[in-house]
Amino acid sequence: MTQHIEGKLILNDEAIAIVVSRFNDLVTNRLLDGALDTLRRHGADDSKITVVKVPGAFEIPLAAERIATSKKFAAVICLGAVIAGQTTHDQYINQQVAAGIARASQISGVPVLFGVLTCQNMEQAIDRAGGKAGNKGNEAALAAIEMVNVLRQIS
Ligand code: INI
Repeated sequence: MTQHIEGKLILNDEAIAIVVSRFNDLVTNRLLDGALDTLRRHGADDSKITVVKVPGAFEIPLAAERIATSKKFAAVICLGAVIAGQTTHDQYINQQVAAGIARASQISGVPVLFGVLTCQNMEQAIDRAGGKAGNKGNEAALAAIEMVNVLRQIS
């Protein structure tokens, strides 16, 4: 018989870290609210959630890697908002952030979730931080919970 493994969307006593950047905090605070709401509604106690603030999205990977390799947390949720300006600055940040978050996950073996918005303008970002296109913070938190439970079953 085929065996299917799926992660339940429930947290028990796992410690979860959230790394959130302060740049564009109008947006990132909403992502944080979304992530916290999802964690709480899926069983997390506030005492098990640690929020780490960093200056900008570019600083997220280093903090995430340090936290993930500490092995004190079952998952690390990364939240940020990179919004394009008149130069290509945002592209350099986006590439490094995405690659750095993936690397943090792979070298630590801990789920490190990519909840970083990469938008053309502020309107797109607001839409994705609790507006008409949902909330990436909620999505990243949900993915974290699912991965924690999948990894428990396959390890
Ligand atoms: N950081 C962001 O999180 N979002 C942005 O849109 C952004 N832009 O556009 O410049 C941004 N820049 C700061 C960067 O992340 C670093 O904090 C800074 O370069 C210092 O290393």
